[in-house]
Amino acid sequence: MKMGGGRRRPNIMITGTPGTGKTTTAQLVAETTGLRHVNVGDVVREKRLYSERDEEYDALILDEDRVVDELEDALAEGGCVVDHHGCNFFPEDAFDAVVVLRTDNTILYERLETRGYAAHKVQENVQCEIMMVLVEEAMSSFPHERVLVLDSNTMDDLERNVGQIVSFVEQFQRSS
Ligand code: DAT
Repeated sequence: MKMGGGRRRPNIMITGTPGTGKTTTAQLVAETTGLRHVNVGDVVREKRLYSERDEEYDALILDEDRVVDELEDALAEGGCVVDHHGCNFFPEDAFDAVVVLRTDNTILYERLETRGYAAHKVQENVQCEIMMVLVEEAMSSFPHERVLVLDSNTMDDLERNVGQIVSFVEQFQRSS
C-alpha cells in the first residue's frame, strides 16, 4: 500500500482492549473534526471480511489482508479515525497517530459485564488489559513517538482524550 506523506488530513488509529472506550472516543473525535469514523468490526461484518467464526469466544476471525485492502483508498486519502482492538496488521505509515486507551481492571470488568459478555470473555479481556497486550502491539508496530497511551476510566478522561486528539488533528491540518 502506498502511504505516508502528502495526506492533508491525518489518519488516527484508536486501539485498546474491548470496553476501553475506542468507539465512544472515535465517534466524538469524528464529530468534532469531521474526520471519518471507521469501526473495523462494523466494516468486517458489513463486507463479510472474516474467514471463520470463533464459537468459543463468539467472535469473527477477521481476514486482515482483506480489511487492509478494503480500507486502502480511504487511508491513502487521509482523514480516518480507525477504531479496532488491534493494529499490527496495518502498514506502518497508515497512521499519523496511534492512540492506545487503558482502563483500570475493575472498571473494565464492570463495563464488559454490563455489555453482557460471557464470564470467560470478560476475564480474557481483563487479562489482556492487565498484560498490556495492545500497548505492546502498538509499540512494536509503530514508531514510539507516534504512539499515545491514554487513561480512559472516567468521563473527564474521555473529554481530555478527545480534546488531545482533536488538537493533534488541527495541528496536523495547519502544518500540512
Ligand atoms: P470499545 O469501543 O473500546 O469496546 P466503548 O466505546 O464501546 O468501548 O465503551 C464501552 C462503554 O464504556 C460504553 O458504555 C461507554 C463507556 N465509556 C467509554 N469510555 C469511557 C470513559 N472514559 N469513562 C466512562 N465511561 C466510558
